[in-house]
Amino acid sequence: RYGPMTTPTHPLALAPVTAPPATVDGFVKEFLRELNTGQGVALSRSTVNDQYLALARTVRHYLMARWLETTRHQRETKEKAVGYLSAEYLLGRQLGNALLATDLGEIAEKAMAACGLDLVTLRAQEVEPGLGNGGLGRLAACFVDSLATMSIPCIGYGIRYEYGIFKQTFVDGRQVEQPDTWLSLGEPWGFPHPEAAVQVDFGGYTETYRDGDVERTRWVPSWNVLGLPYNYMVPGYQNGRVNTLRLWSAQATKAFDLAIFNAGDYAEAVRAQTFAENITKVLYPEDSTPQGKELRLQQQYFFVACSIRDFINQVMEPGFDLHDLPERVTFQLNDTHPVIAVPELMRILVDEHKWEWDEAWDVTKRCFAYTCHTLLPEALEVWPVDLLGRLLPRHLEIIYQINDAFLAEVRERFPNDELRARSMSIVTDYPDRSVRMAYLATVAGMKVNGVAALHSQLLADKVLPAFSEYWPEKFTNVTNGVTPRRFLRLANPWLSQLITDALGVGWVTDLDRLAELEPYAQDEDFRKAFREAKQTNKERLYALLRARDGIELSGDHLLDVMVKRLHEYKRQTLKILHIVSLYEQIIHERVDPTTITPRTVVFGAKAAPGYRLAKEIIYLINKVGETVNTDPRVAGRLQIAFPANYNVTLAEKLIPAADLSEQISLAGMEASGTGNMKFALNGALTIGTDDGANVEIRQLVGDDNFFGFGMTEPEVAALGASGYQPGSYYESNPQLKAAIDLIASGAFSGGDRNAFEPVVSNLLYHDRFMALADFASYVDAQAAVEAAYADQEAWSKMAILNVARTGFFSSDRSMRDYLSRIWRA
Ligand code: 475
Repeated sequence: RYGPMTTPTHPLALAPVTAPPATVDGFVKEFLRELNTGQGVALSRSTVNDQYLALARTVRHYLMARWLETTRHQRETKEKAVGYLSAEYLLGRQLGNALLATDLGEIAEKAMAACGLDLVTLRAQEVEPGLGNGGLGRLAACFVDSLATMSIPCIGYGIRYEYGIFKQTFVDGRQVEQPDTWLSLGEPWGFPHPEAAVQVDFGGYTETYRDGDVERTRWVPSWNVLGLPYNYMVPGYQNGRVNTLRLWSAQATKAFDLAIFNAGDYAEAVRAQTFAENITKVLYPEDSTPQGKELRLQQQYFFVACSIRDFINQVMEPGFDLHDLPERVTFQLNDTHPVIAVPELMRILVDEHKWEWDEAWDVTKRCFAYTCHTLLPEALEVWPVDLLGRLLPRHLEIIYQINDAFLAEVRERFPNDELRARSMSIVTDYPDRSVRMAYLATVAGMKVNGVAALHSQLLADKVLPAFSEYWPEKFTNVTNGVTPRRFLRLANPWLSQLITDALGVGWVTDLDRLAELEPYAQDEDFRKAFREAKQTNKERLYALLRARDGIELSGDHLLDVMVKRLHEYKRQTLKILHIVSLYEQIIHERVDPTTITPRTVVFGAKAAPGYRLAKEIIYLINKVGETVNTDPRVAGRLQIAFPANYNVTLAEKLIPAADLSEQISLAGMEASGTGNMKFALNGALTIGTDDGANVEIRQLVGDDNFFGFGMTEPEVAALGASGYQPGSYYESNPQLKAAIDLIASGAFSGGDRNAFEPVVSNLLYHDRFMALADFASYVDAQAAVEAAYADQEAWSKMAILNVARTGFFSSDRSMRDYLSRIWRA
């Protein structure tokens, strides 16, 4: 359909592709060429969006030569690559990062000014690609950034959702979701490559046939779609490297609609196209509670089948011997979402290449490694056998065969221990016959890792105990990290400048060097400059919130921030109980308002649209905010802001401004957290439980520079085992009782005592995540925060030490750990 490739003869076509000159004039010329001849718009008639698109494409042109060179170099060296398989990439805006990576920021600014345009305005025009829910998707984006910056070959594979994470709005304090139409104004970063499209089959049945004297199985699918790849460039930080992020978009195949078309039903054929395109239409907005929907399994198989096929057929050289696949790639499974890749590779090797089962299994299990991101039992994906059998009948057979062989091995090693074998079975009968994807990933993966030290320990001990006993060496930890490019250098230019003045420029790619800041904590001038940077960040944030949300915040209050998905285990309710308690004490004159540290609390949180209680908690936060913010009795002491639609773009403004980072999940529930790392690196102090990566943050910064509180994981387990009764905490703690009673009294709902009944009764009678048990300890820790903040010099020292001691949390370090423990192990 696309015709053969060509052999160039003209000298210009033979020369390497070059970037436009990196000068202001060169940039202006390229920009105008793009605007005029690329988009067909004259500058004088162009809109901000036209200008933004032209600017983005101009920057892309500068990257293109490096991208071509990176792929050429990769083909030549055949260096082992990482194939990062992730259903989500929460990228954030691209333009600023691309300008930073290419070091074109100043040139672009001057070039735009020369055209009468303002770079800041153009950057604000970009709609961020929100192709992820939260931590897991943002982690994938940090990882591909780090790999490019470290010049490590990586292809990120994922899905180009037409609608990313929903846009959150509030109507009368309640969350209302709007579709995220991120593609509607044009999308200059992703480029389709229809010539590399891949067909993906679904449905049908399997049959056996004789092939000489062997009996083989083949899959006779009943329908298929086309996967169209879009390439996104992933530029390394000022190192000339540009890796690829390849996101797949579903389209109808010719064969698919032709059959219907031939049957004479034109309308039906067109409808069929819509059906195919539905596969990548929308990102599922559930974070941590998979819905088990058929379309979701279609999405998973779709992108994984495209990606494996692409890697084998397009990335590898023609004639490549698949026996060498484990030497050329590790497919890293970002949670269980892409685990169907395991039976897919087996199917390719056994059915298409006619390998022996054992030979195929030996190669397959050396190609995959699995990262788990959760401990919540309800977050572990399980697919019903009947659904799998209907959609992917051959894959189901292969899963059965993997399971049979594995269980036979278990029974041989542990004879007469049928209970053990059953507990390890990939296929379970309870409550329904289904496939446990985490077990499949564990059996197939050469390594299994958790995302923080505590999480990896609990994963091995509590989620997969039989497996960690069976394969102790398979289990490892890689503590998460975040990219210092986006979350420090780009998001916090003032602090970055301070650090660069002190240490020189190298820290951006060598974050351990932040340790050299340690002595500056004792330097009065540095502390003053540090405070000024923080204040500048607050003013920048308040200006944004005023323009973006009409939220008026003022003053040099302690800025207390809790931003993350809305989930019971993260305990936004604990935070709101603390606020209500502060408010209650002031209005009932239990404290002298002039003695409390003025505080501004900012929330940011999306709730999964079907998560009822999470939405009630959002409503509660908004209503408490309304009341508190308009009560003159607390004016100047306490204010609450809950800007809608927290996303990466807002995070980049919020995190650098924060003084206090709220990381208050119930111990043993938050796998890692990555926001916690971003705050600490930007000089916020953490108030946090001994959970996830908080444990490691606290160890590194020291107890004196961290506000720890709450039960430890073993204490949580013990309390749970003894029969937790939230009511007893309510009855015995007058301060807690007063706060809950105030919520229940209608004080925040115009007298309506029923408004928050779901939240209140959940706390009093269930409280699965033990907010009431940790309340007293949390309040004490908040009192310690207030006392500490009153001494600004001491606070600044602590904040600077947080920056100096958290270089460990660079995602570059995470990548080194993956390399040494997994990809090159
Ligand atoms: C953890 N998302 C954080 C972060 O490791 C951790 C689940 C199902 C479907 C769609 N999205 C999800 C997650 O499970 C998720 O984001 N997990 C988070 O991964 C990175 O830091 O503790 O909750």
